[in-house]
Order: sequence, then structure tokens, then C-alpha cells
Amino acid sequence: MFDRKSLRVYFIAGTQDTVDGDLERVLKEALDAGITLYQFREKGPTAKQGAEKEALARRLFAMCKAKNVPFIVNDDTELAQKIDADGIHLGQDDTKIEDIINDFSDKIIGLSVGNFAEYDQSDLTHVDYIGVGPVYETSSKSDAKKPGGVELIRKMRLYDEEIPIVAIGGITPSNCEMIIDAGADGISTISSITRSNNIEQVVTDYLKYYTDK
Ligand code: TZP
Ligand code: MG
Repeated sequence: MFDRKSLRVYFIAGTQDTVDGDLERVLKEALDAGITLYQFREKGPTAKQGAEKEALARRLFAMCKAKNVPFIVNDDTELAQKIDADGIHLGQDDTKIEDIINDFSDKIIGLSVGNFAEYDQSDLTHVDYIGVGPVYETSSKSDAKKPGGVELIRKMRLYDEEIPIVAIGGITPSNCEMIIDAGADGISTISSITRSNNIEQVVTDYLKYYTDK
């Protein structure tokens, strides 16, 4: 059973998101600080490929396992299967869930949903959580859609009162309280962690918005 509390401080990163290319150092600091889930999202022109990507994924996965933090792979279903990751996160234009469900029936499956049209066209039968956003402007995703603001989260929560929701896009400790109050189970973030020089403080600041431990 998927525990929606694991969405609370959901960290996403690939090497392209780090300042100095040292993703292992960043993830170690984030794990030590208490992130609740990690998504490996190696993307763009500088993304590692093939054996190098797999080796990095295995090292990061081992670090997550040691802290009991779920390790989810973005998009790359082949890699997720090969290393037996805890789950997969898919976008609207990625592999369809029906095509992979046989191999992922015991895994966490996340799906990006940017608006209500995308919600309506998605089969959520096997989906454990939806990633909703961007909430605010982001510079971490080149093809990000127009931000929907906190209202997007509020309306999505009313639209589906049950499904676990993690908000994404431009989130920082200073703007996350409204998002949680609007009904998100958690926040996901790239740059507020990868570009911070005090990761422990950032993660601690996020965690304090969840009162029931
Ligand atoms: N999907 C929607 S916005 C986004 C993704 C992957 C990027 C979020 O990055 P940041 O730095 O937390 O705004
Ligand atoms: Mg994708």
C-alpha cells in the first residue's frame, strides 16, 4: 500500500539540476535532512545515458534504501525494471500505464497532471499519486506549462477528494504552506534543494508544515 505521507518532501533531481554535477552529495544531504521520497530525473542534453546512468541510479537507489526512502525513476521504465526501483513517474506523453502495468503492479506509479483536461483523459486505476503543476514559474523544466497557482491545487483537490496529490513547480519553504492548506499531500521540488547551500535547513523548513507526524 502506498503511503501518501511519503509525498511530503518529495525531492526530484538529475545531474543537470546540480550546481557542480555532484548529485550523490546533494542526495546524501537531502536524505540526511529527512526527504520522504526521491525521484531520479536524468534529462536534457547533458543527461547520462546507458551504463553510466544505470550505475549512478544504482548508487543513488542504495543510498535511498539505507534511509528507507522510496526511489522512483522518471520516465525510463526499462531502467526502473532493471534495477527493481520502487516506482516510476510518467508524464502525459510518456509510456502508457496500460503498457507497463504487468511489470509494475507492485510498484509505485506516479502520473503528471497539469490541468483538468489531462485529469479527465487519464486512466487513474493504477495510479498511486498525481503530480500537479506547475504551481509557480519554474526554471527547472524547459517545456513547463503556464503556472496554475495555488488555485490549481485547491480545485484539483475538490475535483478528486481522494487521490494523493503532490504539488510541483517553483515551490520553496516560503510558499509551501498555502499549497498544503489547499489540499496537497506534499510538495515536490528540484531547485529549492539542488541550488541551496543549506539543504538541511530547507528540508527542515518543509517538514515543519506537517503537524501530524
Ligand atoms: N514538472 C512541472 S514543473 C517541474 C517539473 C519537473 C520542475 C520543478 O522544478 P522546481 O525547481 O522545483 O521549480
Ligand atoms: Mg516524463
